[in-house]
Amino acid sequence: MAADRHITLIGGGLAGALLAILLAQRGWSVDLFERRGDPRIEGYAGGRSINLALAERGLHALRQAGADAEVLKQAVMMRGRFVHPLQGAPGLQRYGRDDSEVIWSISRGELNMTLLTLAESHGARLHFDHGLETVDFVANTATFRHHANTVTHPFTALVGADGAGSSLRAEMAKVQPLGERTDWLDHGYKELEIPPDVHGDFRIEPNALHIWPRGHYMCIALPNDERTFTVTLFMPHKGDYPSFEQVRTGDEAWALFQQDFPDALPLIPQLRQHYEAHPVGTLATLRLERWHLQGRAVLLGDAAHAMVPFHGQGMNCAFEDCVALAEALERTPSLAAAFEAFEAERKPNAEAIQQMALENYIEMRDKVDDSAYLLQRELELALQQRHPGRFVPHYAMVTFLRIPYAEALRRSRLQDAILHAATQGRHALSEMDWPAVDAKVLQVLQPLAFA
Ligand code: FAD
Ligand code: 8R5
Repeated sequence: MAADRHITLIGGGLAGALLAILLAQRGWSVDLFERRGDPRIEGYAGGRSINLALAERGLHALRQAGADAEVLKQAVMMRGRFVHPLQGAPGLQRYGRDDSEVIWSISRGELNMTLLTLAESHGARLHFDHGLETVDFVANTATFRHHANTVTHPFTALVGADGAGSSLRAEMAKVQPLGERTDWLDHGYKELEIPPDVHGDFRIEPNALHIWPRGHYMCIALPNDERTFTVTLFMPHKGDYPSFEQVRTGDEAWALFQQDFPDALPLIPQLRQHYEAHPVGTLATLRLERWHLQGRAVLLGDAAHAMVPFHGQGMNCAFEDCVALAEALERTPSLAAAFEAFEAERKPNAEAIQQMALENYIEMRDKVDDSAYLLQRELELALQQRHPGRFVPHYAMVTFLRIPYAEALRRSRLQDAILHAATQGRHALSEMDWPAVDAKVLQVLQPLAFA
């Protein structure tokens, strides 16, 4: 291992802060450079309460860092999807078998601050207001914008946790092309808010992730612990109504909600103002052929593999990356070998969750209120009971287990074929040909190594 066990992290967002803890705990000397100011002093950039869904992969990484209890203190449990069809009764579809299989809505700002404080307490040196500008990979120095100045720091190796727009990635690409490709989604998003009711309580079921599926577009809402919900409208940028091109003003947004989300409209009193004030967010999948430059620099999290949000796994995957990199650095004799091993382990898994995230958009916006789909979900649960440890529902493999994403994707494809064939032309579980379905499961699926 590099004699001095010193490492320089670029970016003090979610992955950078967690990695700083994991490495400092293992005795590494850590310097972390973050472009923004210290959120614990200046308030979290953005100001609005933005929440994230935390699942088992992310929670497991937080346990490794000793941060899980603190983070869960302020989390809101989400037991399932609460689906609001345009016609018909809204209702909860559980994600798992019971309250041990749930996801958690947490505040990005609180999470980030908790992790930064813990990193500092383990001895990591945090340098705020330091935005990476250029890297000299011959002299091993990096320059940063620090207020009006440019400052230079020497480094042993750099880790890029500087997000989807990574500056380190751009500097690495000047030395060796990384084979970078960005696939922009032709849909974007807008954030809105459901405030508390007059008694200060949640206005709708708090312990759920709400979905208003509308075929080609949708709204979702995640609870915040201050009893608000962050609502996100996803729809195409351009083209047929509704699209962001066609729904520009607050009044047009109001008309869209009146027509397509009538039960949500009265919950969002500032719809007009927020629709006009908040920007349209863009969504993309970023793929690189290489994540590292010899033993000098490596990328992780969004900087290496930004993904669309529809499986709620961007942070969870970034946190899994941090644990994998910390472990590779412990067991491998050189930085170059550690970066190589990290990339070999994580790249196929990042590609798998990127693919599954794209597919989950169709599921959320179009399938969750469809009867053929619901029958397949029912069958998944029945097969899980009939074949424990062998047939595990897709959502559970991604969200409640830590099997590699690539393995989850491979097994989901096999399971989907079984589910599709078994439900063709049938309308209820009572019509299943159980001996045939069971035989297929035993033939196609091996038991999971751990389930
Ligand atoms: P970031 O958290 O983006 O951190 C990057 C950091 O680097 C930032 O602090 C930035 O200021 C800093 N930085 C940038 N450039 C420089 C520079 N030049 N020099 C120094 N510092 C720099 N994921 C989930 O798992 N579940 C969810 O429910 C979920 N919801 C999301 C909701 C929204 C609105 C968005 C936008 C994303 C969501 N994600 C979710 C994805 C998740 O936020 C990201 O995958 C995750 O934050 C990636 O962590 P990161 O550390 O790689 O990047
Ligand atoms: N990210 C999420 C899921 C899966 C829910 C399910 C989906 C907003 C920009 Cl779109 C989305 C999920 O399959 O029932 N879990 O967590 C988070 C999601 O979106 C986040 C809040 C988001 C980027 C805007």
